[in-house]
Amino acid sequence: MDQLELLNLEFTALKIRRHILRLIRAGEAGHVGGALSSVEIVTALYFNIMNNDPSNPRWPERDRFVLSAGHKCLVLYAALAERGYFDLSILDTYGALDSPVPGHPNMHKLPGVETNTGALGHGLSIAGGMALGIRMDKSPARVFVLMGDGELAEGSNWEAAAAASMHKIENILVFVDRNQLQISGPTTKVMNYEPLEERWRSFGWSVRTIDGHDFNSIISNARELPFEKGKPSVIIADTIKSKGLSFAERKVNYHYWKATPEEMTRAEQDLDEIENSLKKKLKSITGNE
Ligand SMILES: Cc1ncc(C[n+]2csc(CCOP(=O)(O)OP(=O)(O)O)c2C)c(N)n1
Ligand SMILES: [Mg+2]
Repeated sequence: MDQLELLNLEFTALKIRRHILRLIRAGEAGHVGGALSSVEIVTALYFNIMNNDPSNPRWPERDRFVLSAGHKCLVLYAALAERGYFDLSILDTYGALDSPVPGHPNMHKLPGVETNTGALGHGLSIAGGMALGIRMDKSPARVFVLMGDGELAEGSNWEAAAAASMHKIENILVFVDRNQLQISGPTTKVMNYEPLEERWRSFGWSVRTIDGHDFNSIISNARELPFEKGKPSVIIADTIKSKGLSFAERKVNYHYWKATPEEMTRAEQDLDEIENSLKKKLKSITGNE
């Protein structure tokens, strides 16, 4: 990827972060931490890796995205809106009764949502079934899954992991957003499943570890699917919870954020700073503003 393509993705990630703040402004609260830690993963999927068509969301050969950790939905809504699945103004209905962008994603309410999630631990089973169906149809489509590291404490995930390996599902790529926190504390203190790499490997998966905020790593690894013949693939993505908001990064209290006006102002200032640094980078590459 050349420098301009990379910068373009970084600008898109910034827009996604701004949309996340827009949603929280509308709803006055939301699951911000896990949405912000996965912005680069979701941006890379929707703006580089996946074959999809916002004007035809049920296109049979589309790549699927399963947001297993449904509480991270703010990042999904932001990416779908930015990609053109629906009008950005829908984001302003977050928190309202009967909104198409509810507290957890609903496939019957919003184009582009592949399945309902929110109860943790079910997305991998659903995604495994999708991947098998796609294989039976001899379609080139792939299934991408985003899971939380805390979510891995749900035992159902490990049944799904065993089944995907037994059925040699090659057209699936799981991202585990390892931000090291879950709802009430550090993941290793609440329910320790580390070392994640060894655990996934022991279930028959091909495993890689990357920096989950680095577009080059996310994209170059995703392009190598399957990582090994006859095995499902998983990326353990090391990330920072609440990435981008200086006052909230790595803090468990911002798993769910009821934003005060002062904090919202600080959050906007933080994103303005990111924008300024990206503009500087652009200038140094092109010589233009
Ligand atoms: C079955 C189930 N149990 C509990 C919850 C409550 N819950 C919502 S988010 C969360 C923590 C998830 O942590 P993690 O997967 O690490 O997500 P992230 O750090 O990205 O927010 C929990 C326990 C739930 N949604 N579903
Ligand atoms: Mg987590």
